[in-house]
Amino acid sequence: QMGGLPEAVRRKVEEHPCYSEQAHHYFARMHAAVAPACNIQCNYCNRKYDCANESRPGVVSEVLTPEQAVQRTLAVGAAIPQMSVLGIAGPGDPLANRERTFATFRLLAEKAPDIKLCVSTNGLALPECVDELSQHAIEHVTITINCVDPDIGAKIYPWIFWQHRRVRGRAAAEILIAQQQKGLEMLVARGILVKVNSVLIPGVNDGHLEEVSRIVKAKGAFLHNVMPLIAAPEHGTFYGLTGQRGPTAAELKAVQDACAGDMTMMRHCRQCRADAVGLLGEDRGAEFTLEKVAAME
Ligand code: CLF
Ligand code: SF4
Repeated sequence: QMGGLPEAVRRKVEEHPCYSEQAHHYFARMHAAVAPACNIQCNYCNRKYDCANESRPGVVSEVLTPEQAVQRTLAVGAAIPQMSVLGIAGPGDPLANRERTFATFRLLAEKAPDIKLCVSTNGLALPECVDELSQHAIEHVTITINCVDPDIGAKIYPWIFWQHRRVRGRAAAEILIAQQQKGLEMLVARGILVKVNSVLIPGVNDGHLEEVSRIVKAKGAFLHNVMPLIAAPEHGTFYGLTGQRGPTAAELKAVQDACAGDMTMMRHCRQCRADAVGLLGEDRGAEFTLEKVAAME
């Protein structure tokens, strides 16, 4: 997979547990839940729970201030030697909480310059943030792209908040899609590695993700991660589509295989919580609550 990559790219890939299947055995990541607000509504999101950009409306987390997040990151770094990446992925959208997100990155770059920074976004505010992301030396950005067709988008996103007003339906999806694609192009132009996450929603975008894959690959996305919709009753309903189910394992694999014809697929995603800590697949977050972190000092 990595044979033909330029050296600079290979380095960015090899030490990031999400970008390299091998790396995820040796490098840990943690998430800082500093971003409570969101600027769009996804039908699969229930705001009472974690986002979702990494698409696991899972379990409520403590929302941290940037200072608390940095304190927690330093404590985790001291306790888990494999800790290499700090990602911001929720519980809302990191770029809809720009000040908190960038303050966290700034403080962390001062106190722990070796930790790589990663961010995951729905993409709506991405184009206006690309300059600041490159100033903060962010090397990895994930955009959640579920469609490139606004008619499909209208089934996934009931509204977005755009230029101080709420936009609904197809018009909303059109704006979101345009912003995501523009953001992707701008990141690639600056040499930032882009991963695209897509939530597979049976009957809504299952037949469409192959096209998404083809387009994002053509624009220079490095990796595509097709994740299953988690549709459990406790996560809330899929608005307007009662009875929406998640895909079976076979359906997920079929779509991943179809997309793989076009690009490198991520297959080891664990749909982490917005406050996850540790190697992928283990979650040691409970060992590092604010209370416990304070007691460690
Ligand atoms: Fe976190 Fe996401 Fe960065 Fe990884 S997770 S912000 S790219 S550091 Fe990784 Fe978790 Fe899957 Fe995300 S396994 S949900 S892909
Ligand atoms: Fe929820 Fe994330 Fe979608 Fe915002 S982008 S509505 S937090 S799933």
